[in-house]
Amino acid sequence: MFTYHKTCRACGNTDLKTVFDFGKPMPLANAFSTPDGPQKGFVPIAVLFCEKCTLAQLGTVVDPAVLYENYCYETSKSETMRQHFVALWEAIKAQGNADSVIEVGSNDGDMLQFACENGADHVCGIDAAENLASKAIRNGVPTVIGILDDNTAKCASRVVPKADVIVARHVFCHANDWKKFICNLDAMANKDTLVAIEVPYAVDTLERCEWDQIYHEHTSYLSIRAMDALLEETNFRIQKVIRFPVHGGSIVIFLRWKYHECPPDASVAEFLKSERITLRTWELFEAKALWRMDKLKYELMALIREGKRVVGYGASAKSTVWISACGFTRKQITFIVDNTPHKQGKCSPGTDIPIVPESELTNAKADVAICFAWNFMREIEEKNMEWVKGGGRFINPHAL
Ligand code: DWN
Repeated sequence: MFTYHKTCRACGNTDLKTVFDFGKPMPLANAFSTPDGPQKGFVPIAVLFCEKCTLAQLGTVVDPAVLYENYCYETSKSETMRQHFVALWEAIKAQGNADSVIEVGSNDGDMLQFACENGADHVCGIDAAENLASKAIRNGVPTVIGILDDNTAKCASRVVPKADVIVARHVFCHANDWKKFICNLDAMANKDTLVAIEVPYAVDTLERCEWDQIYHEHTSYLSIRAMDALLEETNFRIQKVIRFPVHGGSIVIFLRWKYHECPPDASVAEFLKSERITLRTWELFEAKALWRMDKLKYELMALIREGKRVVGYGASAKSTVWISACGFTRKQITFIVDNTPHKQGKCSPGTDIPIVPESELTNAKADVAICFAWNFMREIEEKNMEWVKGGGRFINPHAL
């Protein structure tokens, strides 16, 4: 089910240092299953750091078929996400033509639908999750089912030849073989194609101590230095980098053909100059992460002693990491509410904590909700204002 990974994906360095380790095997973050259904198992997680190019990466790689063939994470249908699509689409269009778009990791086709509503004429998605790709197709978004490889790249290029734009949102950091990933982008591109890769930014992950972003799907924690090192032997270079607040702090890295007439934007040099990620940064990150876990454990114990009913809000991948790392069960967290139909009726991976619809927050008279979808905290608080007014309290587990 998994293999060990020992060589830097970006620069090939074999002298990688372990900088973060959960110390125990962890459940797969999206392996929600019914209490009596088959479990996908537990896999160790350690983060390895490359001092040469500053890429941090997982030392274990889970078979993508196990992780993604039937995937329950759907792009959130939220106002926060819509605002992000608006900003991202504007940034893409500011770079040139965006009539034809291929999206790698297109999920249920939400982003491509948005692109079509906002000027794109020809679109095609590629996604490994059959359940989500089928949904996208039913919604009118042509989608090739499969992980990005030679074959799916060819199929997508037949639907949208010479795409103006190739988007890859939160999928590059899931890839194991970066060189192949870039080669397949190259196969779908021409010399004017703009590639937009969106990933959580390692600097934000580290500065904000978002340790719950560390799970098997996220094989790498990307810096611009690492991306720059990777691209050295390819036909692409970094054209521009923009920071976005989505998913706890992300960057969109725009790539262009190496000999494109448009010179790289000043942002590239600025990012390269300002990034300072070292072994020490990771050491401090690990210490802070352990402290945050302890704080949530203490807070929960105190609340339970007071007789409060504590639940979770958002069965995000991040919730699995918190729950497993802290060892919570149904005794501490009665249930987790989530608006994703595929997650409801199942349990948080590796535990007996059930996932229920959002309406249960009020129906079951919860007192406190730990917001595991903290990246949507403001929106979630706003839509549950009545519950808050009635005495309910949200906790952001990162802000205790
Ligand atoms: O890279 C990845 C990112 C982009 O998305 C994946 N590996 C998996 C996934 O990570 P996540 O599960 O941590 O993502 P979210 O978007 O933070 O998950 C939020 C969860 O909360 C979803 O299950 C939907 C749910 N939710 C809800 O129940 N009510 C979300 C909102 C906004 C709501 O109002």
